[in-house]
Amino acid sequence: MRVIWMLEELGEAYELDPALPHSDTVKALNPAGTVPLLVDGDLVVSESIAMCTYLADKHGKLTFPAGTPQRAIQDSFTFFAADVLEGALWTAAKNTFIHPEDIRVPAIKDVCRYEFQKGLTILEQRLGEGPYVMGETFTLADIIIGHCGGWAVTAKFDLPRSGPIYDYFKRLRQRPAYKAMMEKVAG
Ligand SMILES: N[C@@H](CCC(=O)N[C@@H](CS)C(=O)NCC(=O)O)C(=O)O
Repeated sequence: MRVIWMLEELGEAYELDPALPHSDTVKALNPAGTVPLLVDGDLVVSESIAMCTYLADKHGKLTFPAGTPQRAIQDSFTFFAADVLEGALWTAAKNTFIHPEDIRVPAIKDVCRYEFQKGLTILEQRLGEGPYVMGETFTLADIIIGHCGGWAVTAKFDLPRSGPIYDYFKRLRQRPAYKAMMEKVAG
């Protein structure tokens, strides 16, 4: 979803292949068998954040240039999203329906909820005046954080019902590219 959102923001043409993990199509491109994968000519990229970063750098949009102070801060938001927010959501998902039942530790989900809430508190402190994490400029960091916000709703994690974080996630959901992505995923 985050990569589709990125492509919609960029306005780039793309084709979606709904190949499943570990299908022959996927394994031919990625021996690990995981999705999503980005195929751009001969290039095959795994890991959704690497895919978004590549697309942003390639098109010179939705990112500050590498090596700038702004890029360092933008990356710190992106890695915060991957580590703290996504880390909590992934661990909860793995212990709910992904790992074999005898491996799952259901009690870990309380820890994940705690970590996610802590992450939202940090995000609120860092968000400042917004409207986006990098101020006036919408970047791929907002896409990764916004995607985690949507994931949290699906995972039934608590999200604020008012205040800066609520407003921020709402602002992200109102973007035409977010809506276009949701339509693509639904349809
Ligand atoms: N960190 C990776 C996660 C990739 C991933 O685990 N994808 C899942 C589907 S959402 C998958 O392919 N699972 C199959 C497996 O782990 O074998 C990313 O952001 O792209």
